[in-house]
Amino acid sequence: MKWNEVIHESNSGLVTRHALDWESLAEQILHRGGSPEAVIDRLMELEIAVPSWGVCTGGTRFGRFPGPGEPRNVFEKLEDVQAIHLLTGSTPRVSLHIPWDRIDRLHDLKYHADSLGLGFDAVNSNTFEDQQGQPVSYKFGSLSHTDKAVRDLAVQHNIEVIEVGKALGSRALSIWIADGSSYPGQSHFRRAFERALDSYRRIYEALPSDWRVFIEHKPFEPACYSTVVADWGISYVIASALGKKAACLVDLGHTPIGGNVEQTVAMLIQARKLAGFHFNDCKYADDDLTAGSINPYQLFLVFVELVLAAEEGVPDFDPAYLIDQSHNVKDPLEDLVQTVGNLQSAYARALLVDREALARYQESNDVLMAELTLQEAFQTDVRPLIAEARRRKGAALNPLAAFRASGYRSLKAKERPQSEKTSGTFQ
Ligand code: PSV
Ligand code: MN
Repeated sequence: MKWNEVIHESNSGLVTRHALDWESLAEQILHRGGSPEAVIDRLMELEIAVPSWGVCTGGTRFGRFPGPGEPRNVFEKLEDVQAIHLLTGSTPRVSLHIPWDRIDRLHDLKYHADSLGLGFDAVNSNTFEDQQGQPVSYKFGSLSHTDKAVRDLAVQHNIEVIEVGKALGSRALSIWIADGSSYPGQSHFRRAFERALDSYRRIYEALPSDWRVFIEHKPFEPACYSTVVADWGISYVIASALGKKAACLVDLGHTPIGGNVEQTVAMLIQARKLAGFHFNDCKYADDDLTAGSINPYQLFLVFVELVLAAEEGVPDFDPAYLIDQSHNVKDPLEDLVQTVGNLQSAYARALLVDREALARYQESNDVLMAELTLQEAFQTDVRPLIAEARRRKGAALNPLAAFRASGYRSLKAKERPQSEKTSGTFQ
């Protein structure tokens, strides 16, 4: 696929209208005392990692409905990530999940990624499923299991994932464990926690000096009553006990409904323990829907915290931005392109907040004006700004239109007959 031609062709029909829209928005921003160029610069720096599992159709526990042309292996997954990157200009790295993406030919994979202009973000371990031929089972936990043999296996798996990441140029390990209990009495909370912490410590010791480890929390699922790393408090205790290279990853679907995610983010920033994000959105539980599709205001408020922290120069503030979604009913590539746009939109709006005015209103307890200051930014139509940032990067003014016009999906449907089981997805 000649993406540069596709993008050029698509942009040529849109550029005149875009120039007018961008001029008008830039004027509006200037009028409000902002700097359109400063916002564009920051927006162009935004980089979001695509999960390898996200380019395939996900699934629910009731089934999975894959579409035509989906990648059948990690090499093809990378081709799809490249498509998203060229269209949006903002996804230069992929986040692998081992063993879903396990292969022997790591050098070939690195070479393939290099040739596509892609790098590797955090590598994810998986001790929430048993692998074929595994000597002991994760059914009752992994890093916190009562049986040392299971804990050893899970620790060893994480160390193997670090090795994979090292060969590919990753710089972070992301750990989510499904350990927990489904019934009161099943588990001794404190002992399970101690065993998990000990396992995390052993993994931490194997971490290269320039790596980070992301501790992901989740309150439920698959465990229905308790999980060992249930919330950001527990995740914080672990990250603090481990040391400087450990921090807490916030998956936006892993806060109980009604929880204040943006405040959690602010507190982790304050504690110098925000590792980054798994972006998605949810209505009822950990739904893994398109980021910003259900609650765009919350996503904006999260980005406001990030913008404030960057502007205030909080030390060690370097959050990783990763997507973690399950695409069940939309084309996964279209969904990811849309997601990137939604994240850019939330970020652009956060950058438009008049921070001086906000601080003034907060100090003087002018509640109404403080809130309106946020809303003025949130209600701005930032689409021309995002389009302009993309145009300057040689990406598509309208990436979804360009994708649909490209015929990529039908081309891949021919090239990738789905005769074998597609890897890297929930089955
Ligand atoms: C668990 O729900 C989770 O959020 C973890 O990040 C896993 O690695 C990922 O989903 C798998 O999709
Ligand atoms: Mn996640």
